[in-house]
Amino acid sequence: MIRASKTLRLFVALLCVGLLKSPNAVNAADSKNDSPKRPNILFIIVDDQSPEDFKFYNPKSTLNSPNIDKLAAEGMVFDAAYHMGSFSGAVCTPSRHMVMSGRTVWHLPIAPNAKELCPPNLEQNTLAAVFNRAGYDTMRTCKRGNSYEGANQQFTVRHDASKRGGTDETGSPWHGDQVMNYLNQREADNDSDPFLVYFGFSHPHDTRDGRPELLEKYGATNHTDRNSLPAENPKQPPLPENYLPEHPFPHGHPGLRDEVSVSGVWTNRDERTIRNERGREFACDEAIDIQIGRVLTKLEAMGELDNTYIVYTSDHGIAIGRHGLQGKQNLYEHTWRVPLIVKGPGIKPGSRVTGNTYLLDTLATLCDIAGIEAPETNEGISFKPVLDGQKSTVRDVLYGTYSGGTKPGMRSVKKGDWKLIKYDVLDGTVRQTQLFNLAENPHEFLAEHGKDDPSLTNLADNPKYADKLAEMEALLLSEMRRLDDPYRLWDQPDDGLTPPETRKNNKNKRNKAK
Ligand SMILES: [Ca+2]
Ligand SMILES: [Ca+2]
Repeated sequence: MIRASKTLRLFVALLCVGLLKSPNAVNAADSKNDSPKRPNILFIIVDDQSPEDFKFYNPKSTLNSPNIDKLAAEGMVFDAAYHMGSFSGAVCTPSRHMVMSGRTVWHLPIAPNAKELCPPNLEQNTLAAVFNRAGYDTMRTCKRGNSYEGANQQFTVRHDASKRGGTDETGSPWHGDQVMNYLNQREADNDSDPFLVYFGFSHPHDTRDGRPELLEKYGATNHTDRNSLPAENPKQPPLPENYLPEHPFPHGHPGLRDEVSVSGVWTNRDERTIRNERGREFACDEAIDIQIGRVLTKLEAMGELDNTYIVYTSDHGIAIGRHGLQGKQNLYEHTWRVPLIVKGPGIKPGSRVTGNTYLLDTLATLCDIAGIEAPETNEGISFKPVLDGQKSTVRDVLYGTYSGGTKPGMRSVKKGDWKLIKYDVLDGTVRQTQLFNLAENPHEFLAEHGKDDPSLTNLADNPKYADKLAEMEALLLSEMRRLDDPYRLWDQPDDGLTPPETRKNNKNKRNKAK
């Protein structure tokens, strides 16, 4: 008996020595070495996808996305997740800076007043840099360009390329391959460090060259002839509910690539073009879904799935025929919102929340999940309390901007069910105000949609809502001041601001939008 317990004590002592010698235990930067295995993070971000593509946001959608639907069923779906907007036609670029840095739109290193409003060397406090310092392995695959190169360089393993074709090598499977190769290598190396994998896709951004079998499924063709319309096909997705053949007024960015030059659409907004383009988008969406399924199956086989937080989102939404628009340079819900699902340990399966999150909350939230302190430069709010079921929103008011065309551009503000959008573009020739009650009019129908119900339209000119309009106008101004928006609209005080200089000699560059 005595002998046995001595042996046991010796064994326990040896175990302790062994533990002290393990690399985790001596890593001074690792503050979490007493806790059980730290969670892995798989952050999935696609390019240009409206939440309305998915059945769990839009029951009328005909998209088949079993793996993403399963993530939604097993995780938490956010109904109000937004990106904060853009001061450039390339909406992707500020959006991806916000994801990486956790900073608000006017405080980004590429913002017009960055010299005063953004600290230098910000890339050292971006997602991968922060996770590297905390002892995580970091890997990314994504498209190239219109991104935050300084932040992308921080990933230890990086395989970026723009893959918008319809084959294994030229399309979404290539991004899937990069993650599969990485996971296979980890397995071969017996690597047990926690990982942050940034799993980005180049699709469904145009050119939406889908795989032949998926195009066929959605009745679409990779249409390339400007002088003809794509073939009609009953298998194509229907027109979106808030489709219009043209936007009721000029949206303020003449010659914008996304509105006039997207291959297969150009300036066409007829039913055949829009239904075909939606079919192409769905074909690209499903190709992404297949790759996600592949990676999740691999994580399960490795025994890592239950210890991995999986985030699914897009850098912003897209119109494709809604409100007569085609691109991502507007502030309607289909484009301002992003899909957002989070699945992981402790998150109630099948839960649904409002959230009121921005993409710029990503850094704070992932840090919180991993037990890492967010850097001082972060301005996002962790929505872990929402994931934990302690609350359903992290803020009350949401602000959006698009000022990549003529200035000052568009602004939106949302609080509760109410949303205001204002347009001050084309040298003051277009000054419009829209007020929506999203609970009653979630598709933001306008008079041009011709709905009989008086609540299904823009309510800004309805005297019944004058007080609500005034309240939302005041809220917008206060958000613009709070967030250092350098512009003011025609009916706002100028606050003594000098608007940033626009580079008139650089017009072509500004009109580019990828
Ligand atoms: Ca994008
Ligand atoms: Ca490692």
